[in-house]
Amino acid sequence: MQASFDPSARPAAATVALIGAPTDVGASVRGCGMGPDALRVAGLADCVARMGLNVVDRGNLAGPATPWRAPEGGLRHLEEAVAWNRSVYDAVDAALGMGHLPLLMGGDHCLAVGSISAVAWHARRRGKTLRVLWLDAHTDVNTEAGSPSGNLHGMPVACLLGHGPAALTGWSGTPDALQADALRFVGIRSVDAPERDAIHRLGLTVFDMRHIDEHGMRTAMTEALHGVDEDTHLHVSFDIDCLDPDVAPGVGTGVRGGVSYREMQLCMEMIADTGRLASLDVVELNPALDVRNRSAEIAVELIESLLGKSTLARG
Ligand SMILES: [Mn+2]
Repeated sequence: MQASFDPSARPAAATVALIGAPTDVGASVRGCGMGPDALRVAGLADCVARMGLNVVDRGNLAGPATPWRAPEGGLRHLEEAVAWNRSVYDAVDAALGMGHLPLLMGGDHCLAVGSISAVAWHARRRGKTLRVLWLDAHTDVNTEAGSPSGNLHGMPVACLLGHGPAALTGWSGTPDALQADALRFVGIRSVDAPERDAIHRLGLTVFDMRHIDEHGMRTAMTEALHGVDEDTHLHVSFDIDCLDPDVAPGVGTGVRGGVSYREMQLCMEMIADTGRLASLDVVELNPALDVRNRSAEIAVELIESLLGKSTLARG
């Protein structure tokens, strides 16, 4: 197999717009609302600038407090999650409209509904083919019918595929922001039974930890990126819990047996090599559960690789 390395590959935009969404509205435990500032403290803006890219920090979006109510109709905090996602949609839409690369700093993963709906709208308008890489321990494809908890951070993929609660679907202008064949999961190791049914019924492509164990991250990413070309808008939705909790303990729903630091670096470098990265979510970082901001610092190192820094002296 030929190496895909391209030392000149850059992201698809020259300016990165940092967008903070400080909320844990869809999460199961409190704390990921502090994620944006933990990433700032870990030096995210400087890291982007070191890559030779312009960086604008749009600050933190405002939204409702998390009420920590019990689920209603199988959904927890739906009204508040809709409000946060509306703000995220507008901010990501504005960044894309200016030709910037939006970097959404969560917050929990339910915010990907707003983020990716805006991305899907722009991609369609520009005649781009959307490819979404969902880097996560979980597939987040639950619905109110099957979710054990009602927490919306387990449902964004269902919403984006047009199968979630009505208030969170159809935002990109079509019933589904994403077609099943636009999506690739990487790092999966925790799937609820109704999600397993949905994966098979919808024909979703999952590179789970067993696949990565047996074939390696290089093969998994070669497959996940297959078909990406100059007409692709490549979006990465990076849930920090994709990493093994020994590497990144600052997450609310950590699952043992995750992606190692070096595997994650390779994953990010292979994405960077395509030169098609055009938007990014970094979510589920929970500083309240972290150790001296280590997970945020690791996230920043990985973002640096995603933006084109090679950790090896190649090229
Ligand atoms: Mn997730």
